[in-house]
Amino acid sequence: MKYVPNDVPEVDKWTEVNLVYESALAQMEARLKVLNSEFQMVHNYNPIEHIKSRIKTPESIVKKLKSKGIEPTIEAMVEHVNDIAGIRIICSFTSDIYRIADLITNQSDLEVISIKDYIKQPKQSGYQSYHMIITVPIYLSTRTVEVKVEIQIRTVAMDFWASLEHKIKYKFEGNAPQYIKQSLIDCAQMVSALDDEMLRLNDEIRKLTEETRTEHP
Ligand code: 0O2
Repeated sequence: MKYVPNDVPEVDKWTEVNLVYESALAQMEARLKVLNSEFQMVHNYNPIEHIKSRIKTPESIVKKLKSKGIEPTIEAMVEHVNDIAGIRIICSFTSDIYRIADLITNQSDLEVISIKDYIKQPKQSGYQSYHMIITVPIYLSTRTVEVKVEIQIRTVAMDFWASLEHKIKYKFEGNAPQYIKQSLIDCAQMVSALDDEMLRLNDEIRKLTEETRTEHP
């Protein structure tokens, strides 16, 4: 059942919404840690470098609703804001991103609502990341609700770029000088080239390690 807040006074509704989204984040973080540990056990390496999670601030939720021309109510935020609960998964290599996305997609009780692949098609700004909106079941005492979580998956280099670009956007309130925007686009291309090269190098090292193992078992 899609999550809709209980019909209770606004203060209690807000408390419930927070609890539900915090639980969704905790649930997803626990599942990702299990996947990472299992991967370590089977393949001897961790596809996930680290995980960050956050609940969107009320100010940011209201801003998003207003930008969509929607009256900011608790019901409207649950219905229309897909990233109230957000998880960011940072990986070493681009191939890990798709591996993790597949592992998430294959969990039968999770539903993938939408995917935005800004790696295959970066944003005009140069932004690269893989975004999924999924729902996760949360078992409350009297009902089970499907809660939306936004998952952003990106490499360390993509994350470095995104955090600097975010700071610049904030500092210039979205109107950074053209030469700074261009530098960011150039950096994004370097990030992409670096990620490709690091992946190539890692594949090379893996092949060499496997050959050595076959020669000297
Ligand atoms: P914050 O402060 O990070 O929460 P939708 O959510 O589908 O209605 P939206 O917001 O266009 O529409 O979705 P999209 O494109 O998937 O972007 C969602 C989030 O990705 C953003 O959340 C940012 O966190 C990140 N993001 C998207 N584009 C950029 C970009 O150009 N630069 C950086 N640094 N981050 C980006 P919020 O809500 O905008 O902000």
